[in-house]
Amino acid sequence: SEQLIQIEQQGAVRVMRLNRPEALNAFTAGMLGQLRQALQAAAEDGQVRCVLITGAGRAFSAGQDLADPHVAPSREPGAAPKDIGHMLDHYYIPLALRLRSMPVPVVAAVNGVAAGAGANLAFGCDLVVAAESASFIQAFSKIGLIPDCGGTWLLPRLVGRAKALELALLGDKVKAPEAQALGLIARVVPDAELQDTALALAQKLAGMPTRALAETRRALDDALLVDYESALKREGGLQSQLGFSHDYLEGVAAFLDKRAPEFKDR
Ligand code: T3D
Repeated sequence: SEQLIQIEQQGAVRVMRLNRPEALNAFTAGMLGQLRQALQAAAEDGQVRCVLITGAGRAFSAGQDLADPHVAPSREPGAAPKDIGHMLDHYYIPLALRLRSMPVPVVAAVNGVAAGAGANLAFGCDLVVAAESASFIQAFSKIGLIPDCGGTWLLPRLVGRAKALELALLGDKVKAPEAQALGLIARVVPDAELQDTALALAQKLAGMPTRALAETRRALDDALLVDYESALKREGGLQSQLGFSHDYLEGVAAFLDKRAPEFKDR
């Protein structure tokens, strides 16, 4: 079947390239299914220690393919409206959950425009690096929808309520440097350096204590939901578990021996 997600292994990094460049990598049901499968396979493969998601061609992703017969409202007079909630239940929600609970860090290399679910998929990754010419658009309000694929949760946490509402209500294009200044994304690099920088970052993460990185993401996300004392206690519980891990023993031993550590937990 068609490779709507192109997959390659670079050392311990699993690279996933959104691959419908002729449609700005707009998501079809098939493509969302392939992306979730690719993430699932990476989660289950002990050789994978970081995932890198990027786009083929000039866009990262234009979001939901609005011409996809699964969602496109029929223009026939009298035709029953479609329930696009099915698309969320069966594709976007499982995908967003899979992404957020990966046992390895996930880097997004945003090579061009990221709109709608394309933008929020990127914001759901752990480290977002964008090309200088890339841009982000909460396109939803322009077509009568609300931000999905985690947008309502992610945006206020990333930029605060005032800016989240500005982005979501107006749906204007935000260029990468401004997205970085707002705190939507971590880094911006010159276009020509994007792929190399993102891969180097992914390789660096892949060499780090994977289990601790995944727990760090989880602890940060969970801490947003609880009070300070609970967060402190959760840190204690997680730290206690990690204290028994190979990687902790290895990290400390390598430090004391003045050598490079070899991490292997996942
Ligand atoms: O519906 C549900 O299931 C609910 C889930 C919703 C999740 C969502 O993601 S909703 C948001 C969907 N996305 C959008 O509304 C974005 C629509 N696209 C745009 O606003 C612009 O295309 C871009 C800002 C992304 C890029 O602009 P630009 O000027 O660089 O390119 P363009 O000329 O507009 O687009 C190039 C082609 O891609 C064009 O086709 P053509 O004329 O060459 O045949 C355009 O129609 C097509 N395209 C772009 N985005 C989509 C698309 N085709 C289908 N679906 C798209 N989302």
